[in-house]
Amino acid sequence: MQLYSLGTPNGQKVTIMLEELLALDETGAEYDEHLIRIGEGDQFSTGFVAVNPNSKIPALLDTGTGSRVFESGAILLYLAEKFGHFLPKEVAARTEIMNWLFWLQGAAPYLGDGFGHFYAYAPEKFEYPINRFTMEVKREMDVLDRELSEHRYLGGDEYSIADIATWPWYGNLVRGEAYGAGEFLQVESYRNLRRWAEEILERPAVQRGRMVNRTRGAPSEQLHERHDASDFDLKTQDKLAPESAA
Ligand SMILES: N[C@@H](CCC(=O)N[C@@H](CS)C(=O)NCC(=O)O)C(=O)O
Repeated sequence: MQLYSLGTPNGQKVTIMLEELLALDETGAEYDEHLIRIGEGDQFSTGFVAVNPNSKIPALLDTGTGSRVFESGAILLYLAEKFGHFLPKEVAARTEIMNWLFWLQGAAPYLGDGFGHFYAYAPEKFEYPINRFTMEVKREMDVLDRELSEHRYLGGDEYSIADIATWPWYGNLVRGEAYGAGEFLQVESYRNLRRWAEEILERPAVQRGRMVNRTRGAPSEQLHERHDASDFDLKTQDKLAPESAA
């Protein structure tokens, strides 16, 4: 597997999935990860566009089948079906997971491109979009919180690609790790969502997956490119020579 990505929430979905598959001894999920620096325009290079014509990370090339896969939701579904994990086979249970997977793919842009952009990154604090997207993101957290008051995981009691897709967005958000907005959004009030977020973070594969392609935060938690399982121990930014760590 050749993965072209960056450690944003959409990127983390895929590296967490691949690490989860490897934790189940699915050796076919062994992957090379190539860092795509979207701030420097790598996503517009000819090589990247051949794998994802939409010029957005993440993009996956399965060299075994020759399939290119783009859109993080499609990548999760492809890997779940290829390896037969994290997606139930029985129709009703599978449908419920697909409901939440598609929900996330539709909801996350309100969080990232809507709330996150206007709350944290826009050059000015525009009141109208901040209010609009705050209301929507709090509504989305409430939807998740209610679901997780009835089930251990999204759509049921088994960990699935719905959780893997959602955790990098709403798990990080409810843990107060996104946009410096924990207090503003009163994240501590979403108790079931927080319980779920903490439980998922305990998974070793999640801890590894969130380090891959990360270019911010503690150097010991940044593994810019992953080509081998040993890279987690040997090639995080704190362990690389200063000239190659740039
Ligand atoms: N719907 C896409 C969204 C992917 C996406 O928005 N990727 C962002 C980073 S998280 C990106 O590559 N942005 C680069 C750009 O817009 O030029 C998916 O789920 O894969």
